Amino acid sequence: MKLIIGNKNYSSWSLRAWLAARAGGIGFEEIRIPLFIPGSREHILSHSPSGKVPCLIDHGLTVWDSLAICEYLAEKAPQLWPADPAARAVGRAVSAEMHAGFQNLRQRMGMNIRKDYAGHGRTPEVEADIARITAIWNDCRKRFGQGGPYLFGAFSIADAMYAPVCFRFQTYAVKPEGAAGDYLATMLADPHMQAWQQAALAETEIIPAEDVYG
Ligand SMILES: N[C@@H](CCC(=O)N[C@@H](CS)C(=O)NCC(=O)O)C(=O)O
Repeated sequence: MKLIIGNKNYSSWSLRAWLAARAGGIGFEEIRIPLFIPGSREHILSHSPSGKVPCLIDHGLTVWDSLAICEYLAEKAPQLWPADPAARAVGRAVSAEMHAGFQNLRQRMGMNIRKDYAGHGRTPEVEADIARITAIWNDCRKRFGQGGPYLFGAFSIADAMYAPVCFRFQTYAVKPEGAAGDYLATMLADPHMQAWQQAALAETEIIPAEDVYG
């Protein structure tokens, strides 16, 4: 299995699929394509029909889009979704909400692991996104989190979907209160998250359009 990803410092969508594969114990060859440099679009298109990363290739089958890849991985590692149908339904709902929403947070607080952008980006619209994410995390932890420290107890695709938000909260020094704050600490200490972060810190490529706050 091959997983095509972008720069680890910047590519939030790539992180989701990579983390789900790692957490699911699924072996893969990583192909990292630095984004927005000459030739990168052609390189991505040679693997991914959407021209976007992440993209998974498994024995000739190509799956693009981070959430579709996570679902495909869960076919091989069913523990990536909660076993309980109600928890699984809510896990899919909060994952879909992340996938389709939080545009203000995405625009103003781009993932940029190497930077310290404490205090930047806090518009009222971003504050509303932060409040909704905090409510989701608190709700999942309270209703479904008994079996472990992640949103649904054990690590699930929902955690993979919110992983880039965790790095964003670290970069922009967003500190959610209560159980959501504990959950953020758990995610940032997760060994796979740490491995991704170390690799991001070691990268040298700069995407000027992403380094918006200096
Ligand atoms: N909905 C897609 C979005 C993927 C996406 O936008 N990827 C960005 C990088 S994080 C990309 O490939 N950008 C390169 C480009 O647009 O040329 C997913 O979930 O995978």
